[in-house]
Amino acid sequence: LLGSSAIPATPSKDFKPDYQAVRAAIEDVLESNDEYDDGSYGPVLVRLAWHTSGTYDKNDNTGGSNGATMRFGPESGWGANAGLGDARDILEPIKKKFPWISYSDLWTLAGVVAIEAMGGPQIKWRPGRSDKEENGCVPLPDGRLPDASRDNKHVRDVFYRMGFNDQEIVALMGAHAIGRCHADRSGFVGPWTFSPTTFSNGYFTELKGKWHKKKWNGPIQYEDKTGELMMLPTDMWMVWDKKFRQYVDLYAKDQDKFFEDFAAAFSKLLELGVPFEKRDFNTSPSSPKPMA
Ligand code: HIF
Repeated sequence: LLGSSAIPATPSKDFKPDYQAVRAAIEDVLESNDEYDDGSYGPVLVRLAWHTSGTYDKNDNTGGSNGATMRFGPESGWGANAGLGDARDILEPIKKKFPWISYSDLWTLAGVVAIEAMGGPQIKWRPGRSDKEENGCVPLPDGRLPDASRDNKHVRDVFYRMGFNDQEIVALMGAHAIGRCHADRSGFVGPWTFSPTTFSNGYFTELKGKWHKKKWNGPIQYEDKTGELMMLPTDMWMVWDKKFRQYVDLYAKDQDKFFEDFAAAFSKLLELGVPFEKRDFNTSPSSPKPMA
């Protein structure tokens, strides 16, 4: 029997890609380095999956995860993508071991596996993305990813451009339960919750507490009374904006509802602009099993 590492890059007809093996390899790297942040690569992998997808523009169907264009400049050098080299690098040995998977499938699958491993919901994911060559793609303009120092109008402009509504925006924002801000990446500092490697509705329960402007020379950010937790201006708009606020209240009270809505919105995010073959997740006999 051939081990998966012996599979040639151009697989033969009866080759069956083993996505479970890729999932297992991703799970293995998540907590492979105690020294990294809070002991997990999970959050930065989720941020990679989101930033590779969040460039999508529904008006001209450009951007999105298909292509994995963040491998190249100028996208790799955008300020918004600072620090994501760590996430790409940690996945490189997995790409080497399973050369048949595209970077674009691998990066999005890694985000899904990380969320599930951190205690989050199962997220529907299917393969089908292909990678673009460096000279085969028109570079995207910078400015497609959101700017944390801006307001509710900016957040709506960016996420409506991708095709999301207010409820989906708030559901997605719950991902800030995990991870942290880094001074040398975004200029902001700190985690949103006290358990930044556990996926929960904790972002919403924290957001409903008391927040004040942090007194420092850095960019405007908010802190709780312990001074340890942070919120970005765009996070605060989730409670300052009445339409957003109603969903913050809903998800703070109802974890199951949050998990359900988040899973649907995140799956949608990772599929924006991807030219899947025309078939349904579950119904068509030729369709691969959804990687739930
Ligand atoms: Fe984030 N986000 N995000 N984000 N994000 C940061 C970190 C993470 C925004 C800004 C920032 C989403 C929406 C928005 C994650 C996941 C998601 C950082 C800190 C900033 C500034 C980067 C650093 O310094 O390392 C803005 C402005 C958003 C729209 C309003 C998504 C919904 C919440 C779409 C999403 O899934 C994750 C995970 C991290 C933590 C990364 C880490 O390395 O720990």
